[in-house]
Amino acid sequence: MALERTFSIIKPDATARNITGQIVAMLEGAGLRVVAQKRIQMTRQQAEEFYGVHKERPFFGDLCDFMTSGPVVVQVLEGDNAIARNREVMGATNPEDAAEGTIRKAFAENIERNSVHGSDAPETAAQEIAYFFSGSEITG
Ligand code: FUP
Repeated sequence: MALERTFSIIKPDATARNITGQIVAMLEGAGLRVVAQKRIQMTRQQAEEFYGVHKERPFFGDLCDFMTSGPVVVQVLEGDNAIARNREVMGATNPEDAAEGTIRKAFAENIERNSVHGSDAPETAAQEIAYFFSGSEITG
């Protein structure tokens, strides 16, 4: 199996409820290792650039408002097939569709306030990691 890295965000709905540790425990329980992590306040520009692929979607403005409404925890996760493994433990975007045992089933409030982000492909993982972390911030 391929050792991969993926990018993760613990979103403002989760930092507000003080459940970042519970989410990290679920990530670790899924076989993912936190190799970089920092708690930041995302700027409007960062949110708009990060979610740029969605800029024509009706929810874009609300999504950027939400992502800048409080602190987030940005992370690099490492593990075998980390991208798919993280998507699996995150669960479906809409918590109503999320499987039992997933982070979004356990914690997400709705499709917008859905507690976590995870990269969806190797290219986006590499871009997203580089957007928030320098190489020296990531350890093995
Ligand atoms: P995901 O990869 O599961 O995070 O989902 P998407 O990339 O499709 O969507 C990114 C974010 O946009 C979601 F996490 C939440 C937000 N979103 C909405 O607020 N409303 C929608 O109808 C769809 C997505």
